[in-house]
Amino acid sequence: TMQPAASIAVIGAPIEVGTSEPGALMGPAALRTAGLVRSLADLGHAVSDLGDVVPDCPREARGLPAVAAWTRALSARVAASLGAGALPVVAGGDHSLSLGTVDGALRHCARTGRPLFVLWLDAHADFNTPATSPSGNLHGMPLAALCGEPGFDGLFADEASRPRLDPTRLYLVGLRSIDAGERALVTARRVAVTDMRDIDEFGVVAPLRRILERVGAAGGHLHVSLDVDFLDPGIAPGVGTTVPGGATFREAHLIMEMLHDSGLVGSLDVVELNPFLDERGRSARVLVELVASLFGRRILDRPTPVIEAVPRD
Ligand code: 6HN
Ligand code: MN
Ligand code: MN
Ligand code: MN
Repeated sequence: TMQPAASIAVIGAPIEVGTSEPGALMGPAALRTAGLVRSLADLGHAVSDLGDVVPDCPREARGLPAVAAWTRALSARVAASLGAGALPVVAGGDHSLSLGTVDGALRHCARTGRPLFVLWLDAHADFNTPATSPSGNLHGMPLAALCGEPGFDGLFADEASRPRLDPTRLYLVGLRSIDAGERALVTARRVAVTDMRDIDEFGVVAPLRRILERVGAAGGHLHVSLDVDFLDPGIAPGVGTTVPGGATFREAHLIMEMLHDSGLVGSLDVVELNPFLDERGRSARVLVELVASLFGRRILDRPTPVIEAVPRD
């Protein structure tokens, strides 16, 4: 179905406090340089660039208090954009920024009564807690915190009453690197995983259709979090945590095209781009093309292809 042009709010989140590899704070600038805002406007969308979020702490600050400042600032900005009827596109920045964006979407959904679903496109599960993390880096932990696992005191505003992410409404897609402790947690919380083995066997269409049908049937708001390392390092080397064997260019585009056709996406993160590790802007450019596909760029102006539509002669 063709979507009406939604109003899109681009928000930069130059955060790297969640990782030990410096460079991700340049991500929003690189995504803008690669044409993030321009390509959305060229598709006919009403898009406004709200600039970068500035947390209530020095940008060089480290540790949990700094992440908490980012989380609260991003949550407020995302909830406000959604409340104003816009679709926030948050350009990172390391993946700890999703603590704020998903929290903001959860607060918005608590007001509208729609259930929040999260599609996490990532080589990793990002479901560690401070107790299971081998690195101590917060970008490997946002989902555990959002789902209410212990060990994150002081991170969110009004922790006791905040809406939690329901782990059974979370879909990990592209997984190929998981730590022992987080694997046990992901299994215990019944998180739905489409790992690279599944994608090798079934492609991306069947798993994505199942996810989108479930979100659609529930009348849900779908938050998409796209980590650069979801992609194969051969097409997107600009990330601190490359893992071989990732999604191909076409697999990733197909997912974006299906997401567009579903009309279910309510908010988007593009995270972990590290321009310092990129090769001549390749990764930034691929990400901007993927975002364009999610917002309606297509090869031919046609509905979702069905086999009957293939010309016979
Ligand atoms: N990311 N599982 C590893 C860790 O340190 O917890 C890697 C995390 C990567 C984080 O993909 O956003
Ligand atoms: Mn809404
Ligand atoms: Mn991640
Ligand atoms: Mn990752």
